[in-house]
Amino acid sequence: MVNFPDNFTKTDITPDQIEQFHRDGYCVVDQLFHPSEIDEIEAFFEDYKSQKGELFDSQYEGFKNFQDIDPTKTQLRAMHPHRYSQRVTDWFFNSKVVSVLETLLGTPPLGAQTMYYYKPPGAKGQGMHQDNFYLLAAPATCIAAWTAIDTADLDNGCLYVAPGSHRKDIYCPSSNKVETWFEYGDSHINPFPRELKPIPVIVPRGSTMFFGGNLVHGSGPNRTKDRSRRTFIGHYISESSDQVARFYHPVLNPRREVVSRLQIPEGGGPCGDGWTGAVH
Ligand SMILES: O=C(O)CCC(=O)C(=O)O
Repeated sequence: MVNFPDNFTKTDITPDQIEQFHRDGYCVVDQLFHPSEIDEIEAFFEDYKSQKGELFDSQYEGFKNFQDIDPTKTQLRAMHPHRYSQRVTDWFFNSKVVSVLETLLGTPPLGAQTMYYYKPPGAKGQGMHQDNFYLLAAPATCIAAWTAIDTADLDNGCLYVAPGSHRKDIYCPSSNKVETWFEYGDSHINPFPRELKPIPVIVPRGSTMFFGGNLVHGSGPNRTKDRSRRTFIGHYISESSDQVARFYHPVLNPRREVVSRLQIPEGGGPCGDGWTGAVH
């Protein structure tokens, strides 16, 4: 039986969803954003492509223009757009999303990262990973709020998750071989544990999927000819965190204030000396 905290007055998340989050490592919650806000997010990021092209991230080659990124080879995504726009910061700290995060974390959230995936037809998938391999939030792991701007399904590249893997430690790479689970590549989890059984999670437009930072997840390629799979993503850490990797500073609290007390891990994390986190 799950109890809502005393200050939780909304009916934004049900006890069943909370139980699923703790049992399986994820849950999907409807309508935390008003449909008109989803329209606004969609319009904003279509415009962003032309206005802020230099802010598009390519993990392996540095920042790039939107039009220079080949989505069959590299994720086509805006990185940290909240750093450039107050509107994105407002969506990052949508009050209903913050309430749900507080319920799931048991503490208020702090905002570490935003991303917007465009994932157009033909785009590659995202290799299987755990977010906290990159964020190195401690002592508690991080959490994601992943809001579908297009319905995400099997054809356009929805997320796959390994239920229950959120209870595992971080998997540290144990060989240099690139693991190609479903040939999606880019995974720090190699070899891929055969006991993990990833399942697809279909998320309708406007719904938000929450998942913990140790949950093993990735996404399929977009196999459609005419449907994007666009997603607005926030990554958060617990207010009780002592540290998060360098790439995620400055961290903001829901009042939009910079939280300066957080340390930057300099090595010796779960994957040993020399690994200090990264963009993911
Ligand atoms: O949306 C995707 O395809 C991947 C997103 C992801 O891995 C994440 O938000 O941690």
